[in-house]
Amino acid sequence: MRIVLVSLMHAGIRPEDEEEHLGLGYLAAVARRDGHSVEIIDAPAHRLTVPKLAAALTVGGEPGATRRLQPERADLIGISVLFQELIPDTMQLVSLLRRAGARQPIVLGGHPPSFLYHELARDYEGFDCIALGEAEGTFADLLETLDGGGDPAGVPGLVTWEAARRSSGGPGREPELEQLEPGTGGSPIRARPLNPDLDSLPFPARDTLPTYLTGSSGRRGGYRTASVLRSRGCYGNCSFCDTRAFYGLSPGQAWRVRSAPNVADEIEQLRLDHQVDHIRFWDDNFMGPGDRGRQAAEELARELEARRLGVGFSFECRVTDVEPDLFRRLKDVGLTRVFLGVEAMTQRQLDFHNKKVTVEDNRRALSILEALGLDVTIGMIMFDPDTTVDELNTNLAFLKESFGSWGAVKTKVAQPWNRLTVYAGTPLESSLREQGRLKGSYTQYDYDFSDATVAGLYASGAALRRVGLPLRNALGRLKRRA
Ligand code: B12
Ligand code: SF4
Repeated sequence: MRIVLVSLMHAGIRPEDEEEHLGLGYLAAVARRDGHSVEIIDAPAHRLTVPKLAAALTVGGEPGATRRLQPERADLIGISVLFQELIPDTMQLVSLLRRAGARQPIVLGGHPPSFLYHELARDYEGFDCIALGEAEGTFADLLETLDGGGDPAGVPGLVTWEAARRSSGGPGREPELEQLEPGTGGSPIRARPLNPDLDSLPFPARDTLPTYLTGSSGRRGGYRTASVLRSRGCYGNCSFCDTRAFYGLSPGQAWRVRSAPNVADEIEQLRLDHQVDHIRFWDDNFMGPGDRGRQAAEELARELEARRLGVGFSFECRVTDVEPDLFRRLKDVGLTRVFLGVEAMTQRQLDFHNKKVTVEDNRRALSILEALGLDVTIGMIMFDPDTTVDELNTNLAFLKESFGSWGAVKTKVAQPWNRLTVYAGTPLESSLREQGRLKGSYTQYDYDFSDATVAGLYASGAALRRVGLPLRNALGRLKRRA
């Protein structure tokens, strides 16, 4: 079959922060392994807005660069919904494609549709099915089924629009959730177990890597950087995060890690084929649970040391994963930067996020990384529904103190004025709903702050950001053109 896989651009992401879409890379690799031909259309890489994307996807599209895409001749279109905020754009794309006469099956996948299939089928038309959760196996089966003229309705891990629409109760109605829970006996969705052996997957297709390597995201800090996924799943259960629920959609052990030789082979290939010298591990949490996690990290360190690839790397982990000996060892074999979800420096906030850590744990992790001379990026959630002015002051004082004391360490704070966002499938979504505090629709959940002063402070910061980000992007574009 001829397949087109599409990822959409997110207006909130700066071009220099865009990345390769590893999920589509995996799906493309699996499809090619099975003899299908695949084209990946990565809208962020080409800065394609939805109308341009739709034009590019249909014959008679815009002249010029986009005309080359012409996947009108494709037998199937797959669209990834990476972020919940992309749902309206995704549905606009589907609708434009259908209006332009596209008749191919359109399949959606990614975190948001895996949780929101009832709502999407109730509120929108035009797509044929949704792959739920981790989807390499589901996608391969779907292609085989369609190729053989079979009915996608029976493919494990897949829900068709008709089935989701039926059980959604129809337009304007609340879904009858119990009818369509994946994995439950007799449900119309047949559960697909998680792949227990990640080494069995082909390495992700790297079609878009050359484009990113010529842009700023692939050359961050002077390195030629590529993304690699070494493990899947996380033993944490932070209330704002959907990771546990996502892998929980399928039966099986959620945390899985590739063997060290398999990971090193991929890195070696990236080094040889693309002269990559830095790897961004995009694992949910690089450090797996307990001894197994530690052992896997040590095995990777041994493998990288033995191969002398000359490649640095960075990753994200929990503060309680930071240990002096292990992290020194990882630094010796190339670790340069650690992203830490610190989130807050008050216990009330850490408990609200169900981080299962203390303020002291945060401090301890940061001082270990500082002592080791590792660069750190801190994730902070300044605003949650119950944030107080005192908490804001404590967190701001912490940031000030951090920047003051870590002269030698390059500390960055990802989005310091960050407001907690509510995503489908998360414990936060359920608890705010139970408390009657969840507002807005699933395309953009919202809540009120309990403290009016905090609400005012956030609104002023957000207004500045609304002006600042487009301005920064425009200046960036001008700079790049110059
Ligand atoms: C890399 C990454 C990014 C990159 C995006 C680059 C990219 N193109 O991938 C960057 C750094 C830009 C980013 C930013 C953000 N991110 Co992010 N990010 C990730 C991360 C860590 C890895 C993505 C990845 O490579 N996954 C591995 C691949 C294999 O999985 P996958 O993409 O899900 O694809 C699989 C399935 O979903 C499915 N599938 C996916 N698409 C399709 C399509 C079809 C047709 C089919 C059949 C199947 C299918 O099959 C794939 C193979 O199994 C994920 C967490 C995660 N582990 O996925 C979070 C994640 C996607 N990010 C998330 C969030 C919240 C954000 C931010 C909003 C955070 C913030 N507050 O700033 C920002 C975005 C916007 C902003 N304002 O800046 C959430 C999204 C939640 C949601 N429901 O919307 C996630 C899920 C993390 C989490 N658990 O909370 N992120
Ligand atoms: S540690 Fe990270 S991946 Fe794990 S549950 Fe918390 S936010 Fe999600």
